Amino acid sequence: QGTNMDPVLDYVHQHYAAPNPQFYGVAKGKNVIILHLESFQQFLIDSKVKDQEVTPFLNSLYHDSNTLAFENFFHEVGQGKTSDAETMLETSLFGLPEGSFFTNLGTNNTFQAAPAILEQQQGYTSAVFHGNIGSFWSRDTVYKNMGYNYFFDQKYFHQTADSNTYWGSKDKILFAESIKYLEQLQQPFYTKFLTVTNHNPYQLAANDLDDFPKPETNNTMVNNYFSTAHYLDAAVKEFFDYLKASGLYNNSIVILYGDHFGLNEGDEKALAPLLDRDPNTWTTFDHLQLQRVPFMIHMPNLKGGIQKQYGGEIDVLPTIMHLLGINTKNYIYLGTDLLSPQHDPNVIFRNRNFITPKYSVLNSNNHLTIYQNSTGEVLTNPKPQVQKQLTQVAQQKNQELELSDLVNKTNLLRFYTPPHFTPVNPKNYNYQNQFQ
Ligand code: GP9
Ligand code: MN
Repeated sequence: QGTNMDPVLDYVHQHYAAPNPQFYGVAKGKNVIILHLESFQQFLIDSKVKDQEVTPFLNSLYHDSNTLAFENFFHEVGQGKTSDAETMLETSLFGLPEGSFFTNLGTNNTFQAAPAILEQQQGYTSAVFHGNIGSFWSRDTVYKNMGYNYFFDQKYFHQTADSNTYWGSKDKILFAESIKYLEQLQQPFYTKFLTVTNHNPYQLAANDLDDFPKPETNNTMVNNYFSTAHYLDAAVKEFFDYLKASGLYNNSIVILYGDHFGLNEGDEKALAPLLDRDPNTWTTFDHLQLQRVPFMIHMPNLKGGIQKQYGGEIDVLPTIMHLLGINTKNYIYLGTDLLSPQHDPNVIFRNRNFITPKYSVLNSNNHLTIYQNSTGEVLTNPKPQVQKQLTQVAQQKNQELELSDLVNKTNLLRFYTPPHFTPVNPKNYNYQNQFQ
């Protein structure tokens, strides 16, 4: 037949990483609970302010033997920020080079997204909980195209004078008030909680803050970031307490991730002393390293531990699908299962910079500036084989971005339906008056 889909299918088939038998299907039939930690960067994990842990609960999860905790995991968003993270997590395709895929194309495109696949393959019910208005990033339309059964947006949560920050319901309220809906969902369910309180400008009223000591740098954004991250941590702990009390904990797998950076490059020098670093020696290399975000998979009896393999948001969906016992071979996924021995460890950013386990590379019109990860030094005179290898990585990963753009910009999934998949009809979904 020969359509534009052929090069995409070729790439995906050749790039496919088969499941690791040790993990394949270990979460089959479990409820999936995804906790989106807004603007949460990995450096917060285990960090302290005046000898006090910033995020004690998330730290305990990070070090729990029932958690697969990835220490070299990077966000890969572009201008679509949260919505790009969602695009990658639900479809294993990238956001766009400019703007948000959700608002620009997601309202009309054909999807083969996680909620529809899980419903059709394993009878999952799906829902999103989010304390902002439903039309933000066009979620109320995009989620229908993805096949989300339910979307609980701001109107489902109590609105009082002090219930919200600029970005919507405070996280503790979001979690507490979601429970009555969560309990009514047909199991197994696939659910996503999008938190908002740890979002720039990181402001919270004094009565929402406990005695956690804010850092005292001369940069208010940095200081506030630590206090809202501390609040988010406490909100997640309350949610876990509920999951345990209700028994849902025992038949669920919980996935936590930070969607993207919270502090801009311009704020990093103010942050440096809090990370025991001299701001005067802070470099672009350090900025690249700071693009790590948490990715944790937690489940009772999971054989976890801290994972050193490199990966990014594009890899989350194939990893989850394989844990749930769904082989990803026939889906148009550009990421690879982080737990597979064949996982592709090279991480491409939306601006074409990339990180490999050994090097961090700036790519400016195919001119590569290569930093060595072990030293942070620029290789002024890289060995020919290093230059050659990284040039090949750049080519391959750029091709990956281009294929993603081709699929998304020309709505190519219209022309390819995976085996055993029924295209989603968005008219079947309505998010008004759910469970009311
Ligand atoms: C808005 C929230 C924040 O609803 O998801 O989005 P961001 O500004 O991070 O893209
Ligand atoms: Mn965000």
